Amino acid sequence: MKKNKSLKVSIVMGSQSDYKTMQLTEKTLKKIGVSFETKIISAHRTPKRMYEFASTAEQNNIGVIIAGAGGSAHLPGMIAALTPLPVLGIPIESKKLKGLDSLLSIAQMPKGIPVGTLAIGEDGAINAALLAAAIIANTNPTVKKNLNNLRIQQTKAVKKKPK
Ligand code: RP5
Repeated sequence: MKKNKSLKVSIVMGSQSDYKTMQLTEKTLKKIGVSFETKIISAHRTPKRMYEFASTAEQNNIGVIIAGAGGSAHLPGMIAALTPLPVLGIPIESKKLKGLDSLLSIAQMPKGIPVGTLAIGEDGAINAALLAAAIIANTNPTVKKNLNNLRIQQTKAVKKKPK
């Protein structure tokens, strides 16, 4: 693996239909100046693509994988099984069960292969980016500074009284 400084985040999702949510992950990473790539990879529709991606992720300079999936959302767990890299899962808000199916599929990993599970939908998409940035920040001072600044701005933006 190359020097930690250039580690990037890989954003993957099961379907084009997930991109509306996953765009928020991209937007948040951009704000913090974290390098990333984005791909559609489906555990059940493109299993070979998933295997190829996950088994080569570490050698491809990826530091964190963010995987969004909906329904029987096995993508994050399957990727985590194929790589030692940290995998963060975003449960996409499904039409039928409002993402509860996605949440339980991603969160309830049996012991041995962990997936860091975020909240359902948009909150999860944003928080996954912030968490990935915090992991990258351990070895990247610029990202650390940007992340700290973002949090300071967020704190300042909270008014003391409601209008
Ligand atoms: C999952 O199935 C995807 O992650 C998506 O959330 C869900 C539905 O996919 P589409 O039928 O919209 O392509 O694999």
